[in-house]
Amino acid sequence: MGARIRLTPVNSQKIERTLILVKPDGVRRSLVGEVIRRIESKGYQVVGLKMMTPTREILAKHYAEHEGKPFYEPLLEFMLSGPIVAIIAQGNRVIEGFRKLAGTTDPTTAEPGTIRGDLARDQGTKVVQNIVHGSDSPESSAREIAIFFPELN
Ligand code: DAT
Ligand code: MG
Repeated sequence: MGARIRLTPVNSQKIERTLILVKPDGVRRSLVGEVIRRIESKGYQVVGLKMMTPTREILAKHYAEHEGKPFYEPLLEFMLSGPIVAIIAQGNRVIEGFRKLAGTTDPTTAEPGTIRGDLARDQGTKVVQNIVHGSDSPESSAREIAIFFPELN
């Protein structure tokens, strides 16, 4: 169970929440703390946190936009390969800000200084293994938080 925290701020219009996942490669490599350190060092607040083993059903919902793509099945298999850590981070423009912290999808070319650029590389697998997921829009964030933290609804 994630901790229940009051999420509605009173003093800002731009405050957002984003869903971050530390994927199985990040958990296996003991990078959970490193990811959280980068989120918090940037100044975002962690307002939800849990380790979980997601079901195929949860992952199919989360990655629905990728159904039918060549990497879809390998992506689900990879995400089912071990526990993940689901995080809700909060702050002004956190959705865009965390995507910048994460770096681009391909870890080979992700900028050094980013999570993916510093901590991941091409492993020669069918699906890119890149340590973290971050929501890409306010709509995705709301949808994804509801999938991984249904208890907050
Ligand atoms: P992101 O995680 O940067 O938002 P995405 O949503 O396009 O990227 O894809 C989800 C994940 O699927 C991504 O983190 C890694 C994997 N992936 C994406 N495109 C891929 C490709 N062309 N080949 C292999 N894996 C890919
Ligand atoms: Mg994406």
